[in-house]
Order: sequence, then structure tokens, then C-alpha cells
Amino acid sequence: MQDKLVQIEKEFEQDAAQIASVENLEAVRIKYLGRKDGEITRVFKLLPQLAVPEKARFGQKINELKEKISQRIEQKAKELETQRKQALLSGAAAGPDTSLPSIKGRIGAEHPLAIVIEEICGLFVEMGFRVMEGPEIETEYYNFEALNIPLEHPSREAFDTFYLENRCLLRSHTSPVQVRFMENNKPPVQIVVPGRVYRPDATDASHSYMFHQIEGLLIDKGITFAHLKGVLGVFAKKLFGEKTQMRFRPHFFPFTEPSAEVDVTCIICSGKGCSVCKQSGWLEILGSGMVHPNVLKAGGIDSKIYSGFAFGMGIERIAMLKYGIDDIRLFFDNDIRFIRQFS
Ligand code: 2U9
Repeated sequence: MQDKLVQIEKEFEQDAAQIASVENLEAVRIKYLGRKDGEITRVFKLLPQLAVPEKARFGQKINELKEKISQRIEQKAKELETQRKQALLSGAAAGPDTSLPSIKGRIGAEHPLAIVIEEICGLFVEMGFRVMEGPEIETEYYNFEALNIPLEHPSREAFDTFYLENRCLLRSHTSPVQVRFMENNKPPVQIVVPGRVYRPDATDASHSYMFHQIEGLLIDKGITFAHLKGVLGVFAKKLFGEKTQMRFRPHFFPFTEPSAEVDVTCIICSGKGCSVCKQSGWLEILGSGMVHPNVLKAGGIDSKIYSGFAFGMGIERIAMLKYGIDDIRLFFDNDIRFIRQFS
């Protein structure tokens, strides 16, 4: 029995030294530790033939050998795994290893304007608004007439609008989307409209011939200027911080009456006065007003029953204030080093 055990151990050492793959290792494990027919099982089966004291002595010896072989096989498995990883990392092994963590490709980043549009629309959606979009090529009717902008209004001059053929144009605000929505939906109307708009301004650090707006429209029975102040107040505090104050300055827009421009306490100096707010402590961020009865009429809504408010803001201006960007052209240069800084 002793000879048999010595012979098994010797043979195992020879086999173990030859192991070069996981398949080899498994074959060697089965040969020695296989439950049905492995060498260890076979010698265990010889035990009943021995006398009692011998049985105990060799039982223990077989168990010791079994443990030794098991440990050696485990150690061999670890060595093979280490070799496999080293080969993969050095590029020596063929084919990809799907078990390794993936290498993250940097294929781009969310544009800062997209981030701001998403955040602002999200705030209005929380207050019950729906987000609507519409065409960038519009007719004179939807861009001007339906919005109470008369033929002689300066914004209709060729140098303030990109005109196309057949009385079409590139929209100069997103308001035509609201008009189309009123035509197709009965009040209550409660929508925000983000999108690109076009005006033939000469490009400089604060002007671009294409920029982005978000406009909002809320129409129902009994809507007053107080509702407008309430909604915009919540919006300004959520976007710029709870301490933000607002002020309304009377203004004129053809599509709203009364109309107001809206300022918030300067987000840079908290109202103390700095170069960004030109020492005034206030920043203009919005235009707003009660929807003009002529505009309600153009949308098929009876102004004796319904009233509403509207507002509009330029996204680039808000993003520039929020992120401290000093040149609008940076948004459109498509330089990934700039775009990556905001997400
Ligand atoms: C309908 C009725 C009324 C949208 C409004 C403004 C005031 C406004 C400017 C902000 C900065 C444009 O991007 S900007 O230059 N917008 O001041 N916009 S009220 O009024 C509407 C829109 C649609 C049917």
C-alpha cells in the first residue's frame, strides 16, 4: 500500500509539471481526484482488504495525499489564470476577453444648451406644462400676422427676418408653435416650446444669427397677471436659487398686453452690483405678458371667456450667465473641449 501511494504521488508530480492549459488541468484532476475512477478513489477501495490498525494508518495517509493533490491543483489553476491575464494584457493572446471590464469610449458630451433646455423644460413640466415642438420653416401668417405683428412692424423688415421663397421664412421666435397648438387644442392650454430661431444679426460675442428660445403659454378661465408672477417666481427660484428676487418692468410686445420684462437679482453678486449686472444688481432674463385678445382670436379662442399669459427667454443668455461663458460663438464652434466642461 505504501509503495502504491508513493507511486501515485510520483506520477502526479510528473503529470502536474506538464500541465499547460485549463483542459490539461481538468484531465489531471479527474485522473487523480475523479469520484468514480480516480487514483485516490481506487486506493480507498483497497482499504477493506487491510487489517484494522493498517486500515486506520493508510486511511489517514490516503487523505493526506488527497489533500496534497487538491492543493497542488488549486495552485496550478491560479497560475494558469494569472498567465492568461498577463497574455491578454500584453496582447499576446488572440481575440477579445469578454470577462475583462470594458474600456469606456469618450464619444462626445451633452451640449450645454441641451442641458439648460432640459433643466428649464423640466421645471415647467413639474408645474404641469407640456413640452411642444414645431417647424423651423414657417409662413408669414404664423410668424407675424397671428401674433398681432402688423405689416409695418420693424421686425418684419427683410433685414430682421430670413425670408425664403413663397412667403416662407425661418421662424424668428417659437411663438408660431403656440399659435398652431391653440388652433388644434381647446383650453386649458399649458405648454412650453423650446427650439431654434433665426434673425439676421451680425455675429459677435453676444449675437448669433441662430439661437435658442423657450417660450411658454398658459390659457384658461380667470387667468390673471398674478398667475404669471406666481409661475415665473417659482421658475426663477428653482433655476437660480431660493433667495432670487424678481422685478417686472413695463414693456411693449405686440402679442401681449400688458407686457413686462422680467429681471432677477444678479446671480453673480446676489444683487450687490458687479460688472456683469453693470452695477445695477439686476439681470434681465425674460419677457412676458397677458396674451393679446387678437392673438387669442387668431388661435380660435374666445377672449371674453378665456385669458392667458405668455413668456419667452433666450437660452444662450441663461446658459452664459449660469456657466460664466463670455462669448456666444463658443456654443456653435463644435469644439469638444468646450462642450465636455458642462456634463
Ligand atoms: C403666443 C402668445 C404670446 C411669447 C413672449 C416674450 C414675451 C419675450 C424674448 C425673450 C428674449 C425673445 O429670445 S428673446 O429675444 N421674448 O420677451 N415672448 S411674451 O409670447 C407669446 C407667444 C405665443 C401665442
